[in-house]
Amino acid sequence: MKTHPLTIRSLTVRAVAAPMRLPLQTSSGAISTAPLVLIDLETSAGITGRSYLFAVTRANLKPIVALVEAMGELLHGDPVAPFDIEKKLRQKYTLLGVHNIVLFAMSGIDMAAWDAHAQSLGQPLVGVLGGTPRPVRAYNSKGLGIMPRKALAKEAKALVKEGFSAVKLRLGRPDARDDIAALRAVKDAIGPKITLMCDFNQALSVNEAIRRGHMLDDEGGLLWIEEPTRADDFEGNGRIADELVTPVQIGENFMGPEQMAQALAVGACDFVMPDAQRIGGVTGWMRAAALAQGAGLEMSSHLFPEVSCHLLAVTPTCHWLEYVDWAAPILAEPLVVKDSHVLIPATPGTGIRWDEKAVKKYAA
Ligand code: SMN
Ligand code: MG
Repeated sequence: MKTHPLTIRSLTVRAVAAPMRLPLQTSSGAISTAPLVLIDLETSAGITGRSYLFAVTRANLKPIVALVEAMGELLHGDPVAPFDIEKKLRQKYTLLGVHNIVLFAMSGIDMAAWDAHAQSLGQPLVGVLGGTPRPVRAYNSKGLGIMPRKALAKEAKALVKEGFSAVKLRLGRPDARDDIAALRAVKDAIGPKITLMCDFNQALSVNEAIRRGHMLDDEGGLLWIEEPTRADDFEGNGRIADELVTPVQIGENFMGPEQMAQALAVGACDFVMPDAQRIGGVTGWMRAAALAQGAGLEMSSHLFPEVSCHLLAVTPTCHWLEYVDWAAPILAEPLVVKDSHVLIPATPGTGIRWDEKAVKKYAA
């Protein structure tokens, strides 16, 4: 059989600053607009694969755009074969280091390539990965930043009212007692039936995390304590996890499946939650899912709900999808949530398509 592989014609990379309905104050900084890098991977067959990256701050947009463009130039004419693309880029970037924004750019290209590949087969991404579109359990991760108790209680109620059975509270105030007061305010507002997670965004030392973790254990009712200490201190996270009753969740900062394997090898955590743009896109996620399966650890996603829903549906230890609507303002068809589950779109590919008018409006 003669095959005509889909090949990469060009990559178009654009930056937007999308408005956020609920700004987010974490212990490591505030986010009030979503700085996104939009990737269009044009192929020989006229199919365009799309993905986006989250640049965290506006100032990071320019260097990430430049890096994705530079990588794109290395790929002109190559087949749309994510494994081959990964191999080539890892080799080309070995001496610079496949970490951080190098990995972001690679992950973005990987997600766009998988989108094009799935579109060429006329199937949703989940189908190409061997699964079927199904509702994926999600928590509402918008808002609930570091803010006053009254506002927290009001916001928590509103977030549940959007149709969710779980929400996540950011912690890491200078005084532990203020965190406990915030936790109580949110628990009172949402009641015992709503699942609650918390996230320290790496704010604490290992010793302080153990001290505060015991306080949270005593309060009870938390599904997990996320990133209590420096994300890459796997041994320290492991000490915290050993000490506490409440499970410790890390993973949004795993730089590729290799780092996740290192974390699991030292028992760094109870749960894992890789981030599609740091773990290596769809390709990296599938490897990470096998690691979680081997370790018997529940796996959730971090941001990127549009791609993560497809991925979690084929993750053996699938736990919770982190739902945010940060890309929704620039998407032609934002994700649909029903009864605290994200519905995987049945359209070919990931379902990411731009609202071009909005992309122009929010160009950055
Ligand atoms: C988070 C990380 C990065 C940007 C926004 C929010 C947070 C989360 O750690 O897990 O949602
Ligand atoms: Mg987090």
